[in-house]
Amino acid sequence: MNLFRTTFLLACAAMLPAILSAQDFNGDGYEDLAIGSPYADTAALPNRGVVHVLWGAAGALNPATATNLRLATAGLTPAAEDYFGWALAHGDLDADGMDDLVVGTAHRDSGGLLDSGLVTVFYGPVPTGGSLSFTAPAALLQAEARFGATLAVGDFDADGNDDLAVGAPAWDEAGIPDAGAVAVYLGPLAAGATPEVLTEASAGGTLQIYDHFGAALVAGQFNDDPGDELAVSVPYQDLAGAADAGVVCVFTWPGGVLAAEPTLDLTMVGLVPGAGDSTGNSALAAGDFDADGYDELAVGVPARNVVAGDEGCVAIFRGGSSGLMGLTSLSQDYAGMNDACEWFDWFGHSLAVGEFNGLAGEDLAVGVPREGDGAITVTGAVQVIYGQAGVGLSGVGDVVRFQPVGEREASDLYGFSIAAVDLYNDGRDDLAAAAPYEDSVAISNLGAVSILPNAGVVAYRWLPTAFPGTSLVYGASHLFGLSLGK
Ligand SMILES: [Ca+2]
Ligand SMILES: [Ca+2]
Ligand SMILES: [Ca+2]
Ligand SMILES: [Ca+2]
Repeated sequence: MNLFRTTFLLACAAMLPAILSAQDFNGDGYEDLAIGSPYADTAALPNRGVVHVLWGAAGALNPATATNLRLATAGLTPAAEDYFGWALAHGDLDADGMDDLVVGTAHRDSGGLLDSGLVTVFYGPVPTGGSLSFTAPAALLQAEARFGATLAVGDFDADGNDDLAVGAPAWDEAGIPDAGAVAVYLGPLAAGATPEVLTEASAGGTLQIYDHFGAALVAGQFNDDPGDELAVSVPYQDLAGAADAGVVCVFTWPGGVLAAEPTLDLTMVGLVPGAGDSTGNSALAAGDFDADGYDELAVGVPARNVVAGDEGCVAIFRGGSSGLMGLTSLSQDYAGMNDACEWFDWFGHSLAVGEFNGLAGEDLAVGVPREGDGAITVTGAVQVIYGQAGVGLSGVGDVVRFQPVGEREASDLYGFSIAAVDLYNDGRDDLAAAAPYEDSVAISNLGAVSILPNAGVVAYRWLPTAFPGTSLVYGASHLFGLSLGK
């Protein structure tokens, strides 16, 4: 333990504002929210996709002033089945001091290859700051690799510039379909740059059929190395006696050179890995829940059988001077926590780290998209678990939030995607949560997005029709908010 460093970091934690990352795409000081609807149709182009940028503001939030991004905004010709907006991330990727929005279009047919994928960076100020779009590097440019299905931004080589990790979880190694890979681009981004390519072999593992290395990514400060680490889930990795149990690989760049940290699995948090756990299949998150200067890693395991089947849990690995160590697993049966584990709740399908209550220790929001409310099955909920200095996440005082009464129907899947964003610049994050399977009158699965603020100001809930001006057809399975930037 480096006491000087710990003391220094604690001192910094006390001085710094609570928000650790920013997504202010127009530079006005208010964070902004990117809302992806990759299934959005135009009359000619089904599933073309759209991303709405909702601008943060001092007073009322106004979707009518949102900026709507498409591939055409980046000078490209949209196509049917692009699914633009499948993944969203943010960071300063051209090192000009202004936040940039990264959009993954994993089903874009690039280079004549079906679903080979594409990534577009919209430079701040959005939408006038220009953009850079790029396909997978040669080693990963392949049909159905889905480059851009997942994204993470961090400063991995500790040079002060944000770097970008892009997942291609369905990339095939020769003879090994869907082994998965991740490309890491060091910032500032440049057209034609060659990324470092990671596979499970980079962490000392063995590539296997359908492992899906890169199915979720997150950057965090997990150890004493000055740069960020990159956590990469491998949800369908088989463990002894447990097919598709899943593991998480962790990479660090001491001195700017790639190195692997020990690979994580559920045994490290005291659980026996189970068949089909698919650890980290949809969400990873990093946050300093105990306020000691090191991030913890939260791994969503929504398909974990806690009681009977797929109730879901979140595995927590604690950061420290020598890296991540298994700590605990949270579920709705965890001590003090509200609600209870029920069959197929999918607790942990989505995760978002934010500072929701303004007390030291970051907080964790957990999507429970198949949670029921009495007779209303699979309506969905979001559970907020608060961090505490010196303690970490505690089940005490947690809050379960549903859609408002009257909007809470069966099969809405509220909490399928969630994000933490400080839209009012008051030093506390607001919680954005989508119910992409919300029906509206005659339109099934149109979708809805809620903003649950922490400043005592009004909550919002919008249908996609509140965001005008993109020639969109609001038909069935629009799935508004299927992805949210965070
Ligand atoms: Ca802004
Ligand atoms: Ca920038
Ligand atoms: Ca860097
Ligand atoms: Ca910590």
